[in-house]
Amino acid sequence: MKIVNAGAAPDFLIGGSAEFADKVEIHEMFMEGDVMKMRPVEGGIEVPAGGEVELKPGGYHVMFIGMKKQLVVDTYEKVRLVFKNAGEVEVEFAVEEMKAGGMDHTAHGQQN
Ligand SMILES: [Cu+2]
Repeated sequence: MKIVNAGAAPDFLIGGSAEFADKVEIHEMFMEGDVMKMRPVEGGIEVPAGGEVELKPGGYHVMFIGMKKQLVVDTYEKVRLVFKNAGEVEVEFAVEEMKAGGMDHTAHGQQN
């Protein structure tokens, strides 16, 4: 997933919401010893003015917590992303099969 900022000021992806999950968090991956872990990004992901940021496997991702339903592969789900300056932006996510390992993703969900 790529986020482009056409504006003259930097913006920050700070959160989101979705009907199919209790919570949406912006996460980053990091290594602790040999173990890959994830944590919420403090202050959000910066999208530079006139620039872009890419959410990709092993880096930043959107995390859905407390899934309320099973998502169906090859369908689309609406998600509202919240930016510090731009406010709420509604986007459509394509639901894809998660690859082996479970960490190769730009968005994923977790049951509570
Ligand atoms: Cu995560």
